[in-house]
Amino acid sequence: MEKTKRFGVSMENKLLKKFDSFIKRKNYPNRSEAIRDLIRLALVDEEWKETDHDVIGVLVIVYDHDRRELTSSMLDREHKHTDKILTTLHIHLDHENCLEAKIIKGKMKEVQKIADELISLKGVKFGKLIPATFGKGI
Ligand code: NI
Repeated sequence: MEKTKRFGVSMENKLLKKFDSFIKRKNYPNRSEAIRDLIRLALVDEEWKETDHDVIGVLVIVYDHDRRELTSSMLDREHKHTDKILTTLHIHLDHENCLEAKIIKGKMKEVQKIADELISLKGVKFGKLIPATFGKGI
């Protein structure tokens, strides 16, 4: 296990109270674990903005599967990116709605473009690209 270092953090009392109540709501065992996660989130966020390397993300979409033209245009678009869409998880939510989670890997702009192309299709009720990380260095 990597050696850990301690450091002191100063902040206004009001902000600390809000942070402590956040920690309680999120069920963190202590401030250190919460701070580590927040720092990791910031680093992943930066990784997505400033890298020329590949990024990895999860696109979550909810759509109306009764719209036949939607499923066919979605498949058309996906087949153009077989090298970048690594896998898709599909669940049938009810008689009309489906939820899919797609893992997309590639250059940040390409991943964002694929996500935007799919989210903007008519009949997609919800779409969100969640930036993930390869986990190196965090
Ligand atoms: Ni379905």
